[in-house]
Amino acid sequence: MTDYETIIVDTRGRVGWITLNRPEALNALNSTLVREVVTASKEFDADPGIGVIVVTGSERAFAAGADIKELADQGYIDAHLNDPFARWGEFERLRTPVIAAVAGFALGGGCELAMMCDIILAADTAKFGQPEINLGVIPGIGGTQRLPRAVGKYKAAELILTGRTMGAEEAERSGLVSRIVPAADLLDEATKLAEGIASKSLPVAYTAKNAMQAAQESPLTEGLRFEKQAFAATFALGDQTEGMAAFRDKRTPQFNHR
Ligand code: CO8
Repeated sequence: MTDYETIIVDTRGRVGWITLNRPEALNALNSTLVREVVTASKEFDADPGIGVIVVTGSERAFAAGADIKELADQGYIDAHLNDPFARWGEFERLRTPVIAAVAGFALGGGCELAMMCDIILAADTAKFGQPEINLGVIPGIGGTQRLPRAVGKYKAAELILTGRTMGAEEAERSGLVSRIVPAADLLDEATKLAEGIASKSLPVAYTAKNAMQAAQESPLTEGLRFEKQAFAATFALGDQTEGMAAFRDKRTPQFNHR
């Protein structure tokens, strides 16, 4: 297993865990952390023994944004040529479902990283926001695109233009968060959620994730066409035969991820 400086990587059963670990900077996303998260998540993605990836932070912060100290001296051309976040594209293209388990601050790039995941599970202490406007910049890792899709144009505009932070309840009400749990239970709840998903057929989970990505990125008719093909493709899997046979036999399916 690769050695990491800014994250802790751990495998528990069929779940791959990535814990952001820069406590001195509230897990701010510097270039090393971005590179390490991308490397670790791609290693998990290439391993058929892993059915779900969980990304989490500390009790105090999921991540308080891009590392402002690293960005402060950049000029216009640097933001293009030395974009430390360019590799997030590889994270977005993971086949494996990814859960963000968020406690404390998920601000700026931290909120954007959570939004690149498939499910956001929030502790009651979670705080989400895009405060970049207070720094004289705008969100640069998807915030202006994903937040409106998640919470609607008007709420996103208020958050991005004021830079204010919203708590877990408001985030859940707005559709950003799938569920709120007590902070003390966050990791247990994330484990249960991840293990539940990892027990399903892996190729079917890949296909469902892929189809939902199409929903974000294409017009309805195109998305529906994609879904029809993807649905038909699941009938080529042994796991479809097993899932439907298990239903008929009134037993739990034993998926072998084929
Ligand atoms: N970057 C670097 N260091 C940080 C960051 C950050 N984003 N956030 C916190 N830290 C550091 C602090 O500097 C401090 O370090 P030190 O003790 O050495 O001064 C330590 O973490 C603890 O922070 P605080 O003392 O500030 O803790 P508080 O509890 O008082 O406040 C806050 C917590 C409210 C989270 C506060 O730290 C804060 O406002 N942080 C910045 C939040 C922010 O503005 N995030 C957006 C960053 S910009 C961004 O994400 C843009 C992404 C797009 C880039 C695209 C490029 C191509």
